[in-house]
Amino acid sequence: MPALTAKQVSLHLKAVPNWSKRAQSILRTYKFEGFLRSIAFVKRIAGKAQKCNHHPDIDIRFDKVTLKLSTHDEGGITEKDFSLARQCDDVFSKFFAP
Ligand code: H2B
Repeated sequence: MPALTAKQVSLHLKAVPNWSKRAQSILRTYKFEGFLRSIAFVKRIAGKAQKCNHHPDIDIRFDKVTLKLSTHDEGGITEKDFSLARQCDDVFSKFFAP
């Protein structure tokens, strides 16, 4: 799966507006009602990541979790990153959104 061009990335970002591009990756910070909810979210998305063999960098800070997605194998951002971003957003809006 080839890395997307800058133009393709900005088009894809319109579909996941809470994500932003940082260098060769996309990232989003989610906010939770406390640490244990942050951990519960990470557990859920860990399963999704494992299933598609695509693994985000995860930064947990009490009630905030930042996911950073990049396709290291391609040295850039691919459809895989956006696919997992959408899945993480789905989990968040289903189980964790305020
Ligand atoms: N996760 C992410 N985010 N990017 C990758 O390029 C990647 C991965 N590659 N998980 C996978 C594993 C690769 O290393 C294995 C060999 O399939």
